[in-house]
Parts: sequence; C-alpha cells; structure tokens
Amino acid sequence: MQEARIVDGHSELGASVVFSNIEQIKYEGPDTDYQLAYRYYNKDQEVLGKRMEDHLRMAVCYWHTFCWDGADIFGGGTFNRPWHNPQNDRAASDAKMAAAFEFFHKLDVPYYCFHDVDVTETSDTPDELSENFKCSAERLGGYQEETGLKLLWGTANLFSHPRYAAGGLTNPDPEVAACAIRQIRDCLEATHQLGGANYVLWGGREGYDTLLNTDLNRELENFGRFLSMVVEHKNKIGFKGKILIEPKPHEPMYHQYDFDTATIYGFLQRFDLLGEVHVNIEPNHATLSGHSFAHEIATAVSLGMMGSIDINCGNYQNGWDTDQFNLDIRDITLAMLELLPSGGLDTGGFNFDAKVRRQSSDAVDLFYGHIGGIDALARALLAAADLVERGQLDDFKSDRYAGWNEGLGKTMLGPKSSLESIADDAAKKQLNGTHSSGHQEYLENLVNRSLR
Ligand code: XLS
Ligand code: NI
Ligand code: NI
Repeated sequence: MQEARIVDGHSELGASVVFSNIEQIKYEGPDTDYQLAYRYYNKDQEVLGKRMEDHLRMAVCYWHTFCWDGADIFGGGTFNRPWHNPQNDRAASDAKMAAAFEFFHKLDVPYYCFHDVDVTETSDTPDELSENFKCSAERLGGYQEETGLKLLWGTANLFSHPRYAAGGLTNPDPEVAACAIRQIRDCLEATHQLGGANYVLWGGREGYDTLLNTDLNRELENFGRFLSMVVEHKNKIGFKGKILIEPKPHEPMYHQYDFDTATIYGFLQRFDLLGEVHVNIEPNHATLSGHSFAHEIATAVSLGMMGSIDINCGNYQNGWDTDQFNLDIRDITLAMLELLPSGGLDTGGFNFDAKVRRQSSDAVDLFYGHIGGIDALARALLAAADLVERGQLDDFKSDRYAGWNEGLGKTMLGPKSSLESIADDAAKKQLNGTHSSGHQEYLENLVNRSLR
C-alpha cells in the first residue's frame, strides 16, 4: 500500500486534522501511479463546450461517508473513525462536521448532501431534533461560507426512528405523519437557507409489507395530499430548487410506492403535480426495479422529470441496495448518452450515495472509494461526449425512424388519418412490411470503441 503524501501536518481548515496527511486531490493524468490523484477528472477541461465540473456537479453524501460506522445486521462497527463517539453527542457531531468539510474540500468537489439526522447529535424528542437541527444548519452555513462548498440537496430522515416503522407521510397514525411533516418543514426551510439546489424525498418506509394491515388507497391519497403541501410550502418560502422524489422498488418495505420513474409519473399525474416534482435517479434502485440506469434516465428525460442522480451501483448477484461505488464505465456511458443530448443536469448533480465496503476500515479508503467513482464518471462523460461528437449513433437512429418524417409515416400520423383509412390504404397498396436489421452488435462495438 502506497503512503499518503504528507503535506504540512495540519489541515488548512483549522480544527479538523483528521486527514492531515492527505493533500487536496489533483488531476495528474491517466499515466500517474499515485493513487490519491485523479487520472481522468480534470475539472476545468472542456467537454462539449462545458467544464467537466459543471457537467458532473458532484456531491459527497454525509450519511454513508461520515455517519455509518461499518455496522451490518451481523456485526458492529468496524471503522473506528476518529470523529465518532458512542453517544453521538454535540462534540461528536461537531467533530464529524469538521472532518466532513475537510474531506469535501480535499476531494475538491463542489457539493454535498445530508439528512437532518446526519448532521445533528442524537435527539431524544421531536423538539430536541428541531432545535439541534437549527443549530447544525447554522454551523453548516458557516462551513459553506468558509470552504465555498454548496448544498446539492437536503432531506429528512423519515425511516430510522422506530416511530416510522410503518412509514412517514403514509403512516396509518396521523400523529406520526404530523411528526414527519414537521421534519420536512424544518429541513426544507434549512435547505432553502443554505442555498440548496434541490430538496429530496426518498420514500424511506413509504410502502407496505402486507395488504392485510394496509389501506393502500388511503396511504396513496395521504401521500399525494401531503406532497402537494410540500410544493405549496416550497413556493410560499420562495425556494427555487427542485423537489425530487427518489424512486426505489423495495427495501426496506416489501413494496415501495415510488417503484420507478414511470410509476412516479402516474402518481404525480393523479395528484396534479406534474412539472412540480422531478426525480432523483439511483442506478442501484434502477436495477432493483428490473431496469437499467440508462432506461430510468431516458424515461425521466422523455417525461420531463429529470432532476438529479445518486450515483452508485448494486452487486449483480444479490439483489440488495448495496450502494457500491459505480466503476462500470460502460453502464454510466449509456446513461450519459441519454442525458447529454437533453442538455444534461440542470439543478441536479451526481451525488455519491455510495459506501466503502465494511472491510475497508481505514479513513483513507473513503478517498480511494470516491476517487474511483469520480474518475469513472469522468471517463463515462468523455466516452459519451466522444459518441455524441462522432454522431454515428444519432445518425443510425434518425435513419431508422426516417419513415415517419415523410410519405406513408407522415400521412399515418396526419390529422386526416383514422384506423380505418390506414387499414384500407394498407390493403389497397398491398403493404407487406419487411424487417431491417437493428445492428445491435455493430452499435455496441461503437460504444466500446469510445471507452477509454
Ligand atoms: C436509500 C436511498 C437514500 C436516499 C436519501 O436507498 O438511496 O440514501 O438517497 O434518503
Ligand atoms: Ni439515494
Ligand atoms: Ni439507495
């Protein structure tokens, strides 16, 4: 294992010296042997007329990287992070925040994301959480000012506390739903104060395990009504960011209501919220719902719902939300190919909702994980841009559908056409219709040629 390069023995950011022997990660190019450097992510490099940093708008997530101690269902924490203490008191929360901002700064990414409970000490009551979170939001504001870091999105954790076992906004008990709404109000307002670019609602436990104890229609009706209130409040306080729902098909609930992007589209249409709410797509959730990452992006783009991305991936064998750093450059390239022609990300970004493996117990592993993920994103961006510039995929698709722009296709879609007129015409002209090759392998080879 290579030694980290020692800088000056202490951080530029004052109090925290957790990563003191690691200097800010720099671009050194594909040939460097140094592991604490970027080989492909060169933030000022122009790609399709935009800086790489502005294309990717990357964020580090607070929860996996600074809150998780390595515990899983079979055993306790393995990480021994210097900023953790068992009480998770104010001192621990402060130390965590100092370490987090030092890490964001050293990684040199522009954004971060949090849940309300990630940035606060353990709070015993809703009142305590509300108070503690207000203090934490102020401290976050101070760090943002000091470091120039920005908030990609905030979210309320409505799934960890035992009161949320049956959901937050879809809980059968109005008292629990009211607590959830209070947390959302506080977190949306804090996100607004911190200049956040978006506000996220991941379903958490909005779903059910068995219909035997669940009134599905009431839960969905309540969900729709409360989501409308979130949008109303956003407008009332003047929050300009997007409200995002994060689709996921199952886990923790057996059935999650926000199954995938298309399901959310139907839900938003039902409650007249189209255009008000967009999606935060996560590759690991896409594959759990039986889709590819690219499919979810293409669907969101086509339905005008594209918001942001939680970049990670699952393990292809086990079917859980394992939240691994996504190193599958081809898979990300295919998703970027759907995103780039639409103009790319607007208020969204690529948030590393990803965690190092439980055996990767050294703090430096957090750097290796993120550096790998960041370089994979950069390589995918370069590959997708190369494909866009070469234009062959685009030309192929245009040719394949060219029949709809003139002659028969145009007439069929014209205002005078009916089922009858088309059918009669087909009979009269003795239309036969022959298949032309989709050339999938040829197209896949074009993609692979652009992977570098
Ligand atoms: C869990 C989700 C979660 C959201 C934020 O599966 O990905 O991490 O992104 O609540
Ligand atoms: Ni996520
Ligand atoms: Ni997830």
